[in-house]
Amino acid sequence: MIQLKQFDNGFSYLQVNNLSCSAKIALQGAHIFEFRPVLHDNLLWLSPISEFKEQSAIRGGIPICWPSFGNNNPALAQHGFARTSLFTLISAEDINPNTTQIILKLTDTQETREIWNYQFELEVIFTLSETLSVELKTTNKDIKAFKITQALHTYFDISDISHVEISGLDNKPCFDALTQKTEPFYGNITFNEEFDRVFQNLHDTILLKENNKTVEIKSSGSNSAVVWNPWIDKCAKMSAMEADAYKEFVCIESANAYEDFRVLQPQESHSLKATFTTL
Ligand code: TA6
Repeated sequence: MIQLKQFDNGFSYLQVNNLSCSAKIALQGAHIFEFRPVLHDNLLWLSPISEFKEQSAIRGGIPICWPSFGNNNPALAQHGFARTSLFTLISAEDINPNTTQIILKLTDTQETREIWNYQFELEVIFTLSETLSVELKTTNKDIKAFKITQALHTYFDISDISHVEISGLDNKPCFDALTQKTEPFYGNITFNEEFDRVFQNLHDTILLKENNKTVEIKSSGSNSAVVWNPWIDKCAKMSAMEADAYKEFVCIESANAYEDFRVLQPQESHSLKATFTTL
């Protein structure tokens, strides 16, 4: 079942319920902010004090960073404009009793051309079943080439950051946004301080483990991933985050970031896709 719903302030989202999962996807930002597989734990963290309002990014779920990740394009706002733009619903379909597909689209407007002067189409394709898959398909509709960086800035719901271990990033070149240095990273990732790094040359599955739970993250069209936890001091300064929120989430972001940027020629498309499976 797929329903178009609104909060009291008119902010619209899709509510999906099928035999395998339930989900909520905002039309602003094509932003999935809840995904609950029937047989497993809730996948995505959502800040209990996040606001749902126009022009403001939801804190949690999967913000879509596009057409620029972080400050990769200094002319644009941090993480680009897609996450605060209103998408159009193209299709919403129960493919079978266990699987629903939702397609949302953003195209250029006078407003987007003023800050990023290109004609484009960005389709976001959600496939919702036992697993969640999200595809960002960018098409260049202009007569000139453009460059994008992007990320699925996924906030994973965890019980306690000190029990989390991330594998699949061993021996990869890694840019540390805190020290601004690039060096190889060795081993699995555990957390006891602020962590904000961009990993390159990725081809493998990433695993997020906490106690008995394992989430598998498979990406295509992407050779980079970002891992982020703000820890105590930064968390206290972040918008729409409670002081202890850093314990409850970790971001693992399938990306095309920094040197993994993509240049699209006129009429060319590129898809970045991530699939999240609780094992
Ligand atoms: O992806 C990590 C990061 O770029 C961090 O540096 C951090 O500030 C974060 O994203 C959240 O950014 P936001 O603009 O959503 O507050």
